[in-house]
Amino acid sequence: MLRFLTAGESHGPALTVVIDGVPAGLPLAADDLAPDLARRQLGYGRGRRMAIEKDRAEILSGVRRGQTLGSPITLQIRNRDWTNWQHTMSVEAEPDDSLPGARRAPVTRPRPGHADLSAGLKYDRHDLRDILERASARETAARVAAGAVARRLLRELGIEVTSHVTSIGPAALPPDRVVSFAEASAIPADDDLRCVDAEVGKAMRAAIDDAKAQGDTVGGSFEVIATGVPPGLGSHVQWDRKLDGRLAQAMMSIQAIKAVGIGAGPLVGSLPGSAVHDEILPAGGGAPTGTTPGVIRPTNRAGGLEGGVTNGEDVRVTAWMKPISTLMKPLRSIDLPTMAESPAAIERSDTCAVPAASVVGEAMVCLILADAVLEKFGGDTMADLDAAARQYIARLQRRLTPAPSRA
Ligand code: EPS
Repeated sequence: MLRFLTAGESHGPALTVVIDGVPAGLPLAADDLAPDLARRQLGYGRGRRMAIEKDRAEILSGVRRGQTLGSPITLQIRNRDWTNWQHTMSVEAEPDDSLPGARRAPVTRPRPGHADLSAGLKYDRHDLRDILERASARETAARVAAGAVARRLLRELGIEVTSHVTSIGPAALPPDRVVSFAEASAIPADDDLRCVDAEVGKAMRAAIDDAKAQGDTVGGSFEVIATGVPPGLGSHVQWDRKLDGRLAQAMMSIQAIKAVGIGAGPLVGSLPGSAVHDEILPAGGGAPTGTTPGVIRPTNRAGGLEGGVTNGEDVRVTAWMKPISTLMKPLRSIDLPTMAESPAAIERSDTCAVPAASVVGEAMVCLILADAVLEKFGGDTMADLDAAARQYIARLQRRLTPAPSRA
């Protein structure tokens, strides 16, 4: 329903994304995309590149006079650093020697953990820069711009998405600490750690400082929370329609993510059923806990998904990120032209990018939820989409209203 493709190299002229399937009539401006792009650039432990870039997406198609047209939306983010890389990244077979930028030697010593070796062999590239330029997490700027469009669409339906950092290295929130949507969304936009607990935040900062001092890197985890999600997105009937599977794939596709959990995630393997499943209670005259009318769920260990279908509670997805694979004190590797043991290459990089990855995680969840919303409610225009969603909620209300008051 909602498709998108990104293009662009980390040090090329720009990152581009084409988004297809956004209905007509969604109000959209470049300013709607700016806050998420700015948040992605932050993060304690990031490298010098972020001081160079000021990510801003230009809308090149699909929007006219402040509204989407239903046609493909093209967004472009210029790489400011390109100026310094024009010679290295030239598309010409014989780069013009007057082009600005350093003359860089080919990258031949693959970094363990990076795509350098695996993709370098697959695509038979002898300068591993041909691989790392695209494997780089710089690409996530384009995803975040696309995610901001999806977020704008979801907002029209009352769905909001936020995130928070749950661990960095050994510093972690207690595993049973449930962070509410309100708590996570209260994190200030300019917070460079995105952790809801100040004490744990201090330990996180120390973990990043330690890693940096040792020429090492550090990973961690973050949770994305979506609230206001209607019940019934995704489907139990076919494996590739299950929304938990679609979310997991999207999160796992983010650079450096090695594990994904929904709700209580890996904890469910060690607890009895009575401590895992979320009881279903009548709300009586009271407010429901989620968007399912008349229903209270005292807990949400399922992370808002049962049978691959949203159940009206907050959708909660956690992702675990490995430490970045460029180490200032490099691991052992080989030099491919000679096959001699040699320290891995060093590229300018980050010590930790978990806070930035949490913003990327939000973008991916927005894109998957927007796709699921369009699948469920369809519509060439926002008005059609809105009408279908309202009709569906009215059906649920009729079905879940207690019998006595029906009369
Ligand atoms: C970047 C993410 C990281 C940065 C990159 C910009 O990418 P990578 O996955 O390659 O480590 O290091 O910046 C550079 C490559 C650089 O020149 O410093 C991002 O999120 O924009």
